[in-house]
Amino acid sequence: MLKTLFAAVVAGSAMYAGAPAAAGSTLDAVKERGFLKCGVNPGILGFSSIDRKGEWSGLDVDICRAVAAAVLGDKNAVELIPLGAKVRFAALHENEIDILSRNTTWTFKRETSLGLDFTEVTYYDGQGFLARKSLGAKKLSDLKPGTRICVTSFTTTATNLADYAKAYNFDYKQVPFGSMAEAKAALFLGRCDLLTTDRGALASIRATEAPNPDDFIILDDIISKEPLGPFVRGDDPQWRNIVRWVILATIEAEETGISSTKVDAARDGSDPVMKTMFGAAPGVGESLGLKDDWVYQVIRQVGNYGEIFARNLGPGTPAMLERGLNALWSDGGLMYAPPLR
Ligand SMILES: N[C@@H](CCC(=O)N[C@@H](CS)C(=O)NCC(=O)O)C(=O)O
Repeated sequence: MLKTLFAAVVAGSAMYAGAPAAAGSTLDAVKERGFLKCGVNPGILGFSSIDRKGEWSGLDVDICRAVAAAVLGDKNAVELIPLGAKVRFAALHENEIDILSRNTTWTFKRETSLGLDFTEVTYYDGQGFLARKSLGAKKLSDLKPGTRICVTSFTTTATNLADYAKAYNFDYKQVPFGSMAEAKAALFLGRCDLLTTDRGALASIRATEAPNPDDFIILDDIISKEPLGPFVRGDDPQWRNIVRWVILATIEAEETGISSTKVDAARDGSDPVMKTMFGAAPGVGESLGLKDDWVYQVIRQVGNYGEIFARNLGPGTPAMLERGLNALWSDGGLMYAPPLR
């Protein structure tokens, strides 16, 4: 029942009044359990994927690890739970996970009607299109009427595309799927001409999953804003603050030039702001219910935002993504942390 309701809200056709949220502190539950339960995407290399050895990696996964480092002092104290688009919000509401860190877009409707809180943007994205090169198209307006577009249901993607088509008289044939695995397979088998989703995911899919990446092109058009980041339950402001400030701390550390290899020197140096930020002097722990060294643990074990981005998505990875909107504000991007003091 809940799952159906959530699906309806995600599809944008119903409002959810808010279920009786589970009382109690997520922080206490996580500490007592000894590990964090994090809902992630089943597989987009660079954001969240599992290798043959059963090791998870990706930007969304690193956010889970950063929270585990802050709360439990161990980035590996995480159970990663793969979730499809349809069930992701219900999993949070039904306490199956503590955090949803799964290429999920922050929207007005989701934050105000699901009984959930958005925490902080970890990746500014937008909806794009991966097209078969043989179509000869560089942009949507080059496409012939009736071109087939594969899309996954229960996403902002499906709604955006439908709205875009109405607004711009864009004539296409929607080929919907319940999961990304099916949508990708359909594109590669020629059952559709284009695949649409967030552009970051498309870059990864093209580079790592297309039989021949050179047969595919990402079109110029970006038809939406997709600010991605974790959601938590809406009844636990302390937990929301923890997740939010863990993310902000990774940005703040990059802004101040402190990486995983420099954090020890910063903590042990004479700058009072650094000493407090990294726990050599008291100040940042108590109001969150954490130890004073939580920022230190995050940066030491997982790294600052720049390190996390470079390791998972940057030019040295298969996705080969530029920082773009995800650069620091001081470099012309949107990443900005309020003072951590
Ligand atoms: N950011 C969008 C899209 C998220 C999304 O779930 N996208 C698809 C395409 S990458 C997906 O991950 N599907 C995986 C699945 O459900 O199998 C949203 O929050 O709705």
